[in-house]
Amino acid sequence: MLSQYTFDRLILLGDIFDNLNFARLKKEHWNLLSVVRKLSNPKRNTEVIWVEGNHDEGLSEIMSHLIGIDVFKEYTWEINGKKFLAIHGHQFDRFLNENVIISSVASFIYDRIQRWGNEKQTVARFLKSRSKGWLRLAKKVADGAVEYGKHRKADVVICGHTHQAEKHDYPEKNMIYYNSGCWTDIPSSYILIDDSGKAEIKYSE
Ligand SMILES: [Mn+2]
Repeated sequence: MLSQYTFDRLILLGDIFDNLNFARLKKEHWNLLSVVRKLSNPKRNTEVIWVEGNHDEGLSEIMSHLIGIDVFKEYTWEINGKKFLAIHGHQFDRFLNENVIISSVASFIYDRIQRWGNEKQTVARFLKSRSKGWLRLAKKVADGAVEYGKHRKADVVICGHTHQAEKHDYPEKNMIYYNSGCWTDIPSSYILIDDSGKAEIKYSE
């Protein structure tokens, strides 16, 4: 998908890597890295930004040397006077911060389910749509992100982390929240922002 389109800026919103175990990377993973590295070549005029997630915290520095892109804790930019803030979102996930072990077990299981699942990943999708815990997490991250976004004087806040692609308006706070969903799900979701600053949730074909 990345090589199908042209764009001025690519923001990788965290958890691109699961852990430091490079031995686990397969050919397709190296291919992806090579695409990202080529994109970030100054001649291409594409800005590539890596925002750290909870899985690739610390790892990002190594990656920035390996593929030569800048790594941020959070990233802000402006289009048409509108201020955007991109932050992974685990910062607003209290459960994760207080239950690191349970959370890593849960993330391991999700990864397995994704792999066991069929092409359409019915199980992973079913889990996300039915699990109350998941919906609660998605809401908490959204609320926390909007609070924080207000503090950072943003008009639009974009997170990842919850694997749930969504858009919410907070008219009383004058703020729009997006979640970019999950890039390893099928279809994978992402947020596209045009020159006028209009944002939209998209899905890969
Ligand atoms: Mn995460």
